[in-house]
Amino acid sequence: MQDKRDNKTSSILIIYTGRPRSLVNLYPDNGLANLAASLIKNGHTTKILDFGTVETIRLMVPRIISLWLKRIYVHREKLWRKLWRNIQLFCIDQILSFFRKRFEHKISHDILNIIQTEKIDFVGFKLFTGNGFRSAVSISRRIKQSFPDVKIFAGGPAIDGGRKYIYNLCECFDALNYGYGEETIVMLAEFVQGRRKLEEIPNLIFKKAGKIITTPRKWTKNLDNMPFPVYDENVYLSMKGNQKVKVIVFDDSRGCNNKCAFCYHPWKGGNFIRTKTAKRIVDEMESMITKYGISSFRFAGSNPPPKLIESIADEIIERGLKVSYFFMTRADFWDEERFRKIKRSGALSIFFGIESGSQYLLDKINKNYTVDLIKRTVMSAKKAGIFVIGSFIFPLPFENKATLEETLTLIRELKFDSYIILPPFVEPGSDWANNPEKYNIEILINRVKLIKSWLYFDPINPPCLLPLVYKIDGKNVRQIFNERNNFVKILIKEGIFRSAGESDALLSYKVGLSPEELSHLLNPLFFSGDYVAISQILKRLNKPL
Ligand code: B12
Ligand code: SF4
Repeated sequence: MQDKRDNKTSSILIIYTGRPRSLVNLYPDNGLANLAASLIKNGHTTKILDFGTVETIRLMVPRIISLWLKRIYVHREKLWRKLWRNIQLFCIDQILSFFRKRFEHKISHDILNIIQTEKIDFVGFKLFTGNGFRSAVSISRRIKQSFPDVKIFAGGPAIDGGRKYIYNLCECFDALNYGYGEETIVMLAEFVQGRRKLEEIPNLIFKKAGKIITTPRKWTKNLDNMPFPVYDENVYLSMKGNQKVKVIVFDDSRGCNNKCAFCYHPWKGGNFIRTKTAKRIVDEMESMITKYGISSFRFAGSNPPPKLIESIADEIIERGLKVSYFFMTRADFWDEERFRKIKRSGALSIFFGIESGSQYLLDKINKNYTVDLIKRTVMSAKKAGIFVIGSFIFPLPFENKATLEETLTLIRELKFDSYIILPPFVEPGSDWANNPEKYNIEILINRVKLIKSWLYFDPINPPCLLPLVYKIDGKNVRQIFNERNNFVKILIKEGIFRSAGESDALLSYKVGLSPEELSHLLNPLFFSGDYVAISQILKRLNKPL
């Protein structure tokens, strides 16, 4: 008789982040594509169920509601209508929550069916915070009730921040993966086969005899050894047709050797940088072009070294590849020559984490560069013809009238092509959360409640619905959001504000529009859930070069 331990496992990997609200919610998930690659390389079978699709929009927003939302969008600026608009939005929200629940019921049903018919051994959830978190938890509960023997694991940003506190909210997960999961998932499959104990698996949190156990962290040392991510249609089911935006998020580097006070990235990725080699990266790009016909890339690294990007550019130019790409970086260690080269190789847009124009505040958040350096770098990128997105946090702790003026002066001088103006979020894992008193931040609730509110928090809620969980400089969350909104209003009034996103910057040329025009075209469609128009645009955006 064959031992269960010899049988390879069969699994499904699930991601559901609620109704897609913008193009980035339709990107394929590189984390799950990596996990699938590791499982398949080790002989296991797996399928990815990614519900970030146009079909999800269709099922969640009835046509009549979509038309109603479109009307509200058109009249959104009229002040006298604000109250009336909010009443309508509230009613629509109630109706849509019925359709959301119906949709979630349907996907739970489909998942249970797959588990039964395909004899699934384990299910893996990728969890973001916000919209999809609550639903993913309730789907997991249903799976546990119907199939108590099927193991359920979870990983992703919600776990990185929530860690062991996730068990305060839900007991249905057999183990949680923090950090990265390529090696962990294979060992979890071996655990399911009965060949390994959970205690032996790194990067894990699980409950045993009422005690929560966290196993030590292990970093993947050589990123070049990881298998190429898998986006095959028979594995990544929603890659079929035009349900997703055909952009590959590229795992170029992990970690960051800075420690900005607000940032969670070094906590997730490590306070040191590891990179793939330029050769491996461009090999992977070539393989994505030949296998899937996709040549638009979004680098995943939070802070890839400029030297690496330059070597990638050299390699792309040498091989004569036709690609376009976008990446995030700090505004330092760059010069115009480098920018020109990467532009030639296909870099269309760069996101700079600027945060503030005040040196005093930059020092307070440990940003570790000067306003002068920001100016030099951003000017050089603009001269090289790259679409530059500047990301700011407003109001930062210790913000005052003078610092506000300094940031405005910087913005007026640099005139970014687009802006992201975020209010300050106190994310678990950041120094703001770990040492709030250093930053004049007062956390008003205990850790369990704070994590809970973070896990369920949806930033698209209007300020009046925001949970009042912390104060910064004595201001509550609603006041902070209002200050941020007033800051944006100043930029709009001065005619400087632009709000094209990374995907607009990366893809707009495919439909002959500027990034801003594409953003203006798409915003009302996503706001109103107009899946017909979104599908038509996706078809054009997804055409190979
Ligand atoms: C690149 C990026 C994107 C890409 C790719 C998404 C992704 N892979 O997560 C795109 C552009 C699509 C994106 C979109 C969004 N993003 Co983003 N993104 C990032 C960024 C910069 C890197 C993520 C990445 O690629 N990491 C590398 C891959 C390999 O890791 P991974 O995806 O986490 O997957 C690994 C592990 O988590 C684990 N794992 C994951 N799932 C599972 C499941 C199981 C069972 C197991 C065992 C393991 C496991 O194993 C995977 C492989 O190692 C991070 C910040 C950061 N540095 O982490 C923000 C970040 C993840 N994004 C964030 C946000 C808010 C978003 C959006 C919600 C933004 C929006 N406006 O809608 C959307 C949501 C996407 C969606 N599907 O709807 C937040 C998450 C906040 C949160 N707590 O949920 C982060 C942390 C940034 C931040 N500090 O605010 N993002
Ligand atoms: S904000 Fe950027 S540079 Fe600062 S720690 Fe985070 S990833 Fe690193």
